[in-house]
Amino acid sequence: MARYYSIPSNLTTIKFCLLFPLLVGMVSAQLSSDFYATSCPNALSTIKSAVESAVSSEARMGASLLRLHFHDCFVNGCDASVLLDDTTTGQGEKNATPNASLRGFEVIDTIKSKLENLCPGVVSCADILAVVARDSVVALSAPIWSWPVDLGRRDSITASSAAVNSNIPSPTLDLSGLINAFSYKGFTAKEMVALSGSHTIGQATCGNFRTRIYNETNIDSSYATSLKSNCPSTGGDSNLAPLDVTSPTSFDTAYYTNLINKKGLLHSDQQLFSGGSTDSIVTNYSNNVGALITDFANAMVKMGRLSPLTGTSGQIRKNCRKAN
Ligand code: HEM
Ligand SMILES: *[C@@H]1O[C@H](CO)[C@@H](O)[C@H](O)[C@H]1NC(C)=O
Ligand SMILES: *[C@@H]1O[C@H](CO)[C@@H](O)[C@H](O)[C@H]1NC(C)=O
Ligand SMILES: CC(=O)N[C@H]1CO[C@H](CO)[C@@H](O)[C@@H]1O
Repeated sequence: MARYYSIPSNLTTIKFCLLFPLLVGMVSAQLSSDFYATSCPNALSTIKSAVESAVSSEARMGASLLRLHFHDCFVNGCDASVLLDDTTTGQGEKNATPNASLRGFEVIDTIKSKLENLCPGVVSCADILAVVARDSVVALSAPIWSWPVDLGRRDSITASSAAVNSNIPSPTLDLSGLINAFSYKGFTAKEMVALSGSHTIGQATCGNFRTRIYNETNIDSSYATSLKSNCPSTGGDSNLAPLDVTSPTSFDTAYYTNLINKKGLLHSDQQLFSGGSTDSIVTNYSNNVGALITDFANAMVKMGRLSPLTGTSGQIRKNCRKAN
């Protein structure tokens, strides 16, 4: 009996008891997967059905929604700043150059208004983005790809278009530039390769892969030829092609198999398998779906923990497009 109340008897235990809450606090910054369990118990099921409905109307929407969470987290942390409209005083993130093709904002608006009806002022836009990203992956794969999403983020009041350009990696980067861009956010090269597996779904515009299909040599020639019909050497900048030519609406390992076959769409994609240090990681994920599922989920959780606003910082926006 007494042992439940006894004072820790050695220094290691004392240190552990003092440090453990600090360490957890640093890692998760007060986020927890049951954050809305009492304040909005139906939040997660409401988001899940809205995502399923959006993805069944248009499969690509799952990709667009996943990308929103990435762009949110990499620019000033996961604070829903990506959703803010431009204001008269400044440009937001959504129309900054590398972001010009972001989409899915209407789906987020629909989800937000359902949640405001259900539990006014409770569920943050930043948390909606994190849950929607997970539910999009699951809607295009299977429940085994799921992960518990940390919750409790709050929303920013301002956005910065300048921060987009310095934080979102460009598709023209070489392997070392990609590794650096993710290392700057605390990710290993292996985590960068796992997160890039997101390009197993969704589409890219001709302006972002033209140089690759006309001028690069590490590309399958029939693949390049087939892409040229819808991506002329000049013009047609916004014409689309799937990032994963094999299975564009299934979240799977085909992205990695394509890279091994020199069928990466973006220059940055093919850099992950081009004779460098990440080739073996690509090979592993191409034939080991279990490794990808585990590593992708862990990396997504880690991405979701980038500098969240918690406690009394920021606010819970009523409308994801503008500060209250
Ligand atoms: C490794 C560095 C990355 C680069 C250079 C990159 C670049 C790009 C580019 C250029 C596009 C096409 C944009 C367009 O032409 O419209 C795109 C699309 C996409 N990206 Fe990435 N990306 C990277 C990492 C990621 C990560 C980490 C995620 C998610 C966790 C992600 C998710 C997506 C998705 C899902 C799409 C398709 C969006 C749609 O169809 O609407 N990307 N990316
Ligand atoms: C391909 O390379 C040539 C020579 O450097 C350049 O003039 C041309 O603009 C490039 N084409 C594309 C589509 O990038
Ligand atoms: C493949 O990746 C998994 C998960 O990261 C790892 O445990 C395993 O050792 C890797 N296998 C090889 C051959 O690199
Ligand atoms: C990554 C991306 O979509 N970049 C595009 C952003 O918008 C400019 C101009 O609208 C395009 O030229 C880029 O290709």
